[in-house]
Amino acid sequence: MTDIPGFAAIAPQLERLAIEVPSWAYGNSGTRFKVFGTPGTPRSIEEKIADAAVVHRLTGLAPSVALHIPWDLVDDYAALGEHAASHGVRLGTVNSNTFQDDDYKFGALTHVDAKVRRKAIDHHLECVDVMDATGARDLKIWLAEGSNYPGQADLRGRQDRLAESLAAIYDRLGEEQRLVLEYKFFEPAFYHTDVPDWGTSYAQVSALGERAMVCLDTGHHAPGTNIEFIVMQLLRLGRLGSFDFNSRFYADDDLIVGAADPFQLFRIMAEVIRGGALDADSEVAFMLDQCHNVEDKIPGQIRSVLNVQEMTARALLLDRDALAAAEEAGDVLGGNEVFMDAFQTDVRPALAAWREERGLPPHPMRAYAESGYQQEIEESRVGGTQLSWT
Ligand code: PSV
Ligand code: MN
Ligand code: MN
Repeated sequence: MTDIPGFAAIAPQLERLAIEVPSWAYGNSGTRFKVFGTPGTPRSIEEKIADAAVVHRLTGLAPSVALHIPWDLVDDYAALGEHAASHGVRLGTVNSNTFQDDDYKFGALTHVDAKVRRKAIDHHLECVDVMDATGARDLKIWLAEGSNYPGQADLRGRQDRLAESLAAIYDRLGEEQRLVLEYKFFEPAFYHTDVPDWGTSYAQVSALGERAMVCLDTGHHAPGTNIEFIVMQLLRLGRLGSFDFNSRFYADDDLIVGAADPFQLFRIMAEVIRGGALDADSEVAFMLDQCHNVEDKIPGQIRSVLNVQEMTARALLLDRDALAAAEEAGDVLGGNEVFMDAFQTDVRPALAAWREERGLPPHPMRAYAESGYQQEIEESRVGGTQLSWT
């Protein structure tokens, strides 16, 4: 299959890699300056799912689609699930949304007013209803809550109210369902954020129970943060629930994962593997959380899942015995060389062969360009309202 030593041995773990794609990646997006409309953009959640299914068909890597409520609100989730199944994918994580309602200007789950907190909790309970209907396992909560000025809010009071609100949501979960709490160090609030870091998320979810976990979004850290250390620690503590993959140059850029810093993605995947998150019994979910502002969305998603697969393959090739021997011997540069050798391995030809053996196109980006799908949606999706990320 390949002349890369050890490649055949990594096949079982490579086989297990599955990356959930977000429904919102298929809608139009942009910045606060402009959202660009693109020909062929979906006008319904059904069309988003059809597009997501193309990513899976060409890569074998993206079997599920995350929903965002209320953006993806429909009357009949069972029917939506059937629609997904007919396209060869399934519905995945349900993401709540408490960041687009005037009532939440000063917070939702942390708000000083119990009526606003109740409304925000009820929204999450409705998300759990959706999960019941679709069979989704995870409720993912990202909160846009915080303050802009010192003195604006009592930090401690908000943290206590957050704990209470999360407990009310957690209580509603079924036995097979999980709550996954995402952290982000800033934005839209700039002075303080109520769940700014993995430590806060960990403290909050630990107080809830075993089915509450942390979501690590790779774009939600200060520049220079050692993200793979956080991955290691959360896996060690048994609380890493899921990843939101994307890449960033400056802030929460939501660019294609592995585009800005492939080496960082490699280092993260090395800790994922070291911590057992690709083992058969792993419950860690891998997701994309991206927006394609100026590039075509479907190939943007294809490129993303391929980037994750490539860095996973390289990380699986890491010679851990050689690393351990170098560490044992105090051979600093020897260990680094072993690490860099794996990172520098070009696995693309081997992965192309691996895909062919599984009946997939060897070059999914090329296969998409040649499939005619882009032209087809550009011609057929005229009229109606294109969906956008908000
Ligand atoms: C906002 O920062 C955000 O990108 C979070 O990462 C969420 O996961 C996502 O939006 C969807 O709610
Ligand atoms: Mn995210
Ligand atoms: Mn984000």
